[in-house]
Amino acid sequence: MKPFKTLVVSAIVAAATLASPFAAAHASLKSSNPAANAVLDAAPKEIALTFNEKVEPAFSSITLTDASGRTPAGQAKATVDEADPAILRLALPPLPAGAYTVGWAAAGRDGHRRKGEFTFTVK
Ligand SMILES: [Cu+2]
Repeated sequence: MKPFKTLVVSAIVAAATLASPFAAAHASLKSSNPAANAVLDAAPKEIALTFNEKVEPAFSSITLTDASGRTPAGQAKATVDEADPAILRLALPPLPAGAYTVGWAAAGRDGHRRKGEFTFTVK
């Protein structure tokens, strides 16, 4: 019985050791500007998303949609900040009042693409 038990314990330790760095390496959203559920007096000129780590430009994006699900005309593509590659930015065209949904996708060092969304409102 002893060899079997030792094998099981080793397998659990190996699995835990392998799993933790991957979990820690996922890109996750730390903060945003505008903040989630913000109600703004003036339309924002850009969306800035701050992640816990550097994100890969090729696999990271921001999509803004209005209340009817349309992307506002003149919307650019998100870019990774040159000075701080953990920040993803999207320059915005002038936005009329209304509710907006920010959809994002980002991949960090380990290549796993994570997605999320939040909303904000322009008064
Ligand atoms: Cu990952």
